Amino acid sequence: MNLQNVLNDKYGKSIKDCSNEEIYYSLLEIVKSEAAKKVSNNDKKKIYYISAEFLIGKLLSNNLINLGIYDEIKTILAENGKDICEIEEVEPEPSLGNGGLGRLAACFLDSIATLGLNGSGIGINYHYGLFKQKFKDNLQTEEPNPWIEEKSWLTKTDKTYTINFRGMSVKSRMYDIDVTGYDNCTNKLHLFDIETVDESIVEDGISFDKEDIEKNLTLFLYPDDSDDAGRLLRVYQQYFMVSSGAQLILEECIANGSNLYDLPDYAAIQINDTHPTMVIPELIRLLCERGIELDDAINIVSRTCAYTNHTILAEALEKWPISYLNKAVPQLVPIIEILDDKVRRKFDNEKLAIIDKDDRVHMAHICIHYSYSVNGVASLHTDILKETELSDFYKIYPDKFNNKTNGITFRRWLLHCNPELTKFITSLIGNEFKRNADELKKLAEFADDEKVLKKLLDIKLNCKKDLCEYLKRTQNLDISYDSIFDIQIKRLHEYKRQQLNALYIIHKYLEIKAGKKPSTPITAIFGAKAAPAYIIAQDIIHLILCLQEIINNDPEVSPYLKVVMIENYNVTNAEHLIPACDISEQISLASKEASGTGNMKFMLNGAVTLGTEDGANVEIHDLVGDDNIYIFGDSSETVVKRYADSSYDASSYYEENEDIKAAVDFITSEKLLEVGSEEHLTRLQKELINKDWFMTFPDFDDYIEKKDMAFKDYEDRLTWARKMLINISQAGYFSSDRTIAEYNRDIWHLD
Ligand code: 26Q
Repeated sequence: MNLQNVLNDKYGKSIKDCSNEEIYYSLLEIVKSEAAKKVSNNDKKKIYYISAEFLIGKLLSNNLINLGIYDEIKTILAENGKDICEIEEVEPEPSLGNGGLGRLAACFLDSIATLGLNGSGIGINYHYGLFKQKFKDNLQTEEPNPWIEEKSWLTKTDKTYTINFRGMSVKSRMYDIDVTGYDNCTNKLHLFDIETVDESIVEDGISFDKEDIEKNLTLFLYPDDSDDAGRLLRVYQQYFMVSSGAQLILEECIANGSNLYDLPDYAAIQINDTHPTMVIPELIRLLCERGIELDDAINIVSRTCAYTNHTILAEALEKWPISYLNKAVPQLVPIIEILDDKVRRKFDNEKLAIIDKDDRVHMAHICIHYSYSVNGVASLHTDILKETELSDFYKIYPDKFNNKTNGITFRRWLLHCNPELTKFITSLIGNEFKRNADELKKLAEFADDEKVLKKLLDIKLNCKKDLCEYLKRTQNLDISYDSIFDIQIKRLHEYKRQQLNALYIIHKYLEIKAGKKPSTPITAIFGAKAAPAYIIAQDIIHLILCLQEIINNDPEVSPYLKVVMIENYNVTNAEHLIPACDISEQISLASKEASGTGNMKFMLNGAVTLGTEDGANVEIHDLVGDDNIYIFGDSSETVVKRYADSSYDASSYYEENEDIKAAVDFITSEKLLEVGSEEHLTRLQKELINKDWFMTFPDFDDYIEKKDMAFKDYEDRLTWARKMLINISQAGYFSSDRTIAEYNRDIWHLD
């Protein structure tokens, strides 16, 4: 298909005369038709990756790259005076996920298709993705985030299923999005929807009538924290997804010749965190409906399903009151009771039970007992699951537990977002790294090649200039590319400790005020959305926005230090931020971040990590060595012990450490109260002094020391460039192609 021909057919105009919108819609058609030409893998066994979130991001460039027509299209457009980047901006971002877990699912689909595996994603077609964040009076506000237009990546299919809830049934319809593999087959992401959703029920901001399920079932993606009415709706959403998915899976397997007793030979179902857990009882129910004995059904399903755990935070492990399940999906309750009863008969340990004494259903426990694989997402995380969080389960099922360290797709996070670096790497080591990421190791040969190092610095500078231009154009923010770009972008959570970074900024501000000026100016960049109901997270955003206002407007300080909080952090602006980063902030409290994947994206783009020994930082540290990373803070053992013996007392650190006291006191200083709200700032300050649940104070001194050391080291440009190069050269391990190959080798066993 040729772009000019399509434009002629559709609009009767030449490329030059078409609007960016017209070109975008034509490219959408071209991509769909090229994707359809690719062979698909029809092997007997198929992997179904089922997830409540797929944070796919914009798809145009990604698809053009994977189909091998990006350069061609870019050139034709340029010849006709059009810039492909401007066409990209027409596309709305499908933000169908909260953060890491949803983005991981998207990277995995890309790798499954790229490795040519027979696989589909199964999820929900939310009409509004994660809320759009706006700042008003230094506070976050939330707005709906629609992404579906008349023409979009969705293709309506004629597959429909009946989904029964208590007292009501709905018709689910399957919509497909093509998942193009890099120079390989095209797979599908199946997103289920109902036709009665009513977008007009949205009221002020993102509030809406939570009772009317037929109107709101697929309206919104849930932020990762919400009120009670919201939780019940989430149960409805989850069941809607898994019942649609389970019916599709059985239908496909039967069509391929399965007699259902041999289901594990036809399907592997990867359950992405506990959100799709109900697929287990639902499949059991459906098999029984088709005449299979209950015990056989349980056995078949347990050999088909595998579970990935993404968190050890107790509050994030889903526990649904059985009353919710009774209200929404009563047909599953007797099955869950039987699953619980079997566990109780077999094991005399209350901690292993599925339904606890308060009548809450522990979704993770269903997954662990009734699937054949349980994996963590980074080596430290899996160890902690085995040794502490899930140790009782590990004792009874040692063989189920395994680690699959996360990965990222290099197509989006290098080839697409950093074409200049990609081109330079290609000039040094050839094209092979694009299929085999391990090849990046060859870059290490150039670690002492001054010309290469200088070029690397040039590329970084260009990326920083691009980011400055992008932020000016899209957010009217002014930053200077000859400062150090120190970046922390991720969901706002206390355990991720944006508050520790904010305390550093206050400390630095006070130092500058006292006459101690950094020799290279620093730009501290944040991007983060807070769940609307997460009060302290909202307070932390408020603090950062207030600091931004004070510091950037202070002529004594702003030449040395600037603070920038990006509005509406999402995949699209991450693609601009990551290539431009010098220092990657990965400062979660050790033991709390299961893996992190931003850390990998930064490393791949030549940023140096400043981080704790947490999640995949541990593996990054092992790969690059002490000289090419800045590690600080207490170890996960120390942290775990401190929680176990309740020995942490924040207030004594506050009283005894002058720097901590000065920084914390500043939160409610006159200066801050001039621009901020007393309610928010006082609450945050009290929380820190009296609780500091994620232990920022014990790590404070070490954080300052290592961060200042990194800033100092940055000044020796060639030595710094060497660190950048080593990071890039060791990033191959974090390709999601490697991760998916491991899932297949150890869990799915597709041919
Ligand atoms: C739960 C109940 C109700 C509403 C929402 C939720 C909910 C939604 C999303 C709970 C959790 C999430 C997302 C979790 C997540 O993103 N976890 C991250 O997963 C990444 C991929 O494995 C890891 O790299 C991160 O360390 C982990 O935090």
